[in-house]
Amino acid sequence: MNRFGIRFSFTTFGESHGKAIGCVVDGVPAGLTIDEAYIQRELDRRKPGQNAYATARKEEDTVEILSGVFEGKSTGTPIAMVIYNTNQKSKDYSNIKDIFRPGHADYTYWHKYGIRDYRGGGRSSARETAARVAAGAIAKLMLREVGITVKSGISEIAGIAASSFDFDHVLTSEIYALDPSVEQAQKDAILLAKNDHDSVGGVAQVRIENLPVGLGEPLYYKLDAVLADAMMGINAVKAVEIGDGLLGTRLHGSENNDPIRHSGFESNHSGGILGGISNGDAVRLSVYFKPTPSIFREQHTTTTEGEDVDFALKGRHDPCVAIRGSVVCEAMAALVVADMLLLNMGRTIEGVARYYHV
Ligand code: FMN
Repeated sequence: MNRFGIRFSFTTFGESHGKAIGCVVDGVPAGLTIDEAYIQRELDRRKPGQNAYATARKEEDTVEILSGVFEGKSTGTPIAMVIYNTNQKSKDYSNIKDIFRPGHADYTYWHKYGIRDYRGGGRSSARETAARVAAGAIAKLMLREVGITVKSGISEIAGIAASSFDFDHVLTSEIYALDPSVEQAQKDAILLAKNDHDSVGGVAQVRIENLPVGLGEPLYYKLDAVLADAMMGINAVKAVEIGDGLLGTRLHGSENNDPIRHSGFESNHSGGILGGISNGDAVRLSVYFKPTPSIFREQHTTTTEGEDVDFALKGRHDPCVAIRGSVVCEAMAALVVADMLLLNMGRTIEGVARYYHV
């Protein structure tokens, strides 16, 4: 399954060391201004090789639109985008040709398909997430037309947690930190792990603001369920919380409910979703990333021939994938909301009649 979404959907293709990766975005309404420079800027936020806190791999991630856009506007036909792979060093991976990297998808892909694309993990590599970011940029351009914004940032790294969230600070932070008061400690933790040939986990926050009431399709395409699916489908994500998430399970109903007034909700523990439908408040997600599996320490593993070996990996890897992963979360959230917006348009007969001017 390489396709996501119903009305506003996208399919990605390509492998990390193949010729290219890319996506086909379908269901984009005609007439949307497609700002190619904006799509590139979104990709640049995810691209590696920008500082000491990310992998040294230098992937240019230059996007090219192949179809679906004429004179800067969407035509209502599939928008295909391609990103050519330019910095693959397949020989970096030659020492793991027959070896499964602990924590990565090598073991399961090989047992499922019987084919081992050892060069960077092939399709299981998070290189594929660049294509999601390109698709997400199209979704964000559509959301912009109706005033909806999607933001992300890093709240926690190696257990060092933000106590407040400043989404503007993220824009100038090398690690997309939400809290400047813990940013240096978070950076130090990444470098400490990196110098120790190890890696660390982290938590990303996603905020979706200015959503109308009513997005989400009960019972089996609820907004929270689909957002969770979208986040859990990102490489290395191990948990997702909506609103206060787990914390709410330790509260009383009297503490956890969001009291209602005619003017709106008095709090937002729910994370802007009730019954699988947006309630008009900000949608809040916390997305939990595990530490990067590829580390440069000797570990126990086995080979495709079933031989036990101890080996230390070589190559270039992110010491903390949550940082670049947060941009992918943002893209996936935008793609979900774009889909929900289009699906919601047919919810009442009055709405359908109004559309057809009956
Ligand atoms: N894993 C690595 O081993 N090395 C990497 O350089 C790496 N970069 C990643 C970059 C991003 C943006 C993301 C989101 C993940 C990255 N990962 C990396 C994580 C692996 O792709 C992921 O752990 C692996 O596919 C196994 O899947 P799972 O952790 O979801 O079970």
